[in-house]
Amino acid sequence: MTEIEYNANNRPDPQEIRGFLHYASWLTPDEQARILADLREIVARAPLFSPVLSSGKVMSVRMTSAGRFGWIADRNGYRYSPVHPSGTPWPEIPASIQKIWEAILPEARPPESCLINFYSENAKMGLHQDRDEADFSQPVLSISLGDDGRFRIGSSTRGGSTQSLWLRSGDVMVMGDEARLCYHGIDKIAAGTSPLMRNGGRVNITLRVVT
Ligand code: MD3
Ligand code: FE
Repeated sequence: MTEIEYNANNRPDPQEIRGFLHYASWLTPDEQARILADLREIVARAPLFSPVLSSGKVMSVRMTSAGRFGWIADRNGYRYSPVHPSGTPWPEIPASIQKIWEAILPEARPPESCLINFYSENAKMGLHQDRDEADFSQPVLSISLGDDGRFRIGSSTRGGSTQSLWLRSGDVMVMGDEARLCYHGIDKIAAGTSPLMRNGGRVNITLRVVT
């Protein structure tokens, strides 16, 4: 099978919104399908699970990971772990995903975690900060696939105004500098807006440096 090559120079430039760089339609439909096929192999080896927060609440987003570390949550709290809840190491980050990071962020350290979030029609992710990583100078990159998701962006302190932005299949976002510690979440999925997945839903992939 031919490897995907991404060249950031012949792709759309990003729009900046509150320090977030939004690369709309950065991936072609063929590239999205290839990434999805690679995700299916990951999910076959590291099944999606529903994290349970220490409050006892079950997250509506199902997750799994690839790479050196994955994000897990159980009654001992949430953290990065080198193994899936089943005890097996996470699959490797596929080249189809890792090469997006290398094309857009050639100066950054290599990603150590690839978190895969699956949203069915009614799933949401409440406003939160991502602060479990050791080096906030390193950016986070997110890839959206499938149905549209409404992304809500706040500031780096709780409260204050928020803004929203629809993320669509093939969009890439980069959170660095001021955006890195902003509150953010997904408050709505627009079912039936993408033909990519036969049964609908939204997938978000985030690449991070953890250590
Ligand atoms: C801003 N995921 O996994 S992606 C998450 O669509 C997460 O599944 C959402 O928030 C999703 O933590 C939003 C955009 C995103 C990802 C990571 C960030 C925004 C971020 C880290 C820091 C700041
Ligand atoms: Fe987040």
